[in-house]
Amino acid sequence: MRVRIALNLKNIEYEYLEQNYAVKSELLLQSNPVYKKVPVLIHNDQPICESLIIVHYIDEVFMSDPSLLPSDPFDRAVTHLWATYIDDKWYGALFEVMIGQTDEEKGGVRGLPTQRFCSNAVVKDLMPETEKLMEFAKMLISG
Ligand SMILES: N[C@@H](CCC(=O)N[C@@H](CS)C(=O)NCC(=O)O)C(=O)O
Repeated sequence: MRVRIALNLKNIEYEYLEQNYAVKSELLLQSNPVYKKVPVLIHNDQPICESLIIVHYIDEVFMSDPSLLPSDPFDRAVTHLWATYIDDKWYGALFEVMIGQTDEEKGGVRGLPTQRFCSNAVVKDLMPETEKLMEFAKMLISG
């Protein structure tokens, strides 16, 4: 998602290949032998792995506006901190909210910032259906 948003923001055309996590493709295993995870960006026949690294790569290679990362080193560091925070803390909390049973437990995903994010032009076509996301969350939580 993060990588596709970055590509959309830069208005870069790409081919998206859906991955089956239960039966990983040869292309994925060859492209990311270390983690065997998506996303992987294949550019000029070279695979780039890890979403944050890919976003940096996109920003450096495709110089068109908008710039994705701040040019000031301190601002870049702060951006990096929060992106890492989202990976480490936020996703887990989001999944717990998504599989919550009560309205209160599910409340977090219905907030206004989330709705605004999901309705943004570069994001809205990428958002998976809620049912699909919930299945994925349950799969991750069950290990
Ligand atoms: N730190 C990695 C995390 C990648 C990740 O967790 N990818 C998930 C999908 S969002 C995946 O490939 N899951 C399949 C698996 O863990 O086998 C990144 O930001 O790229």
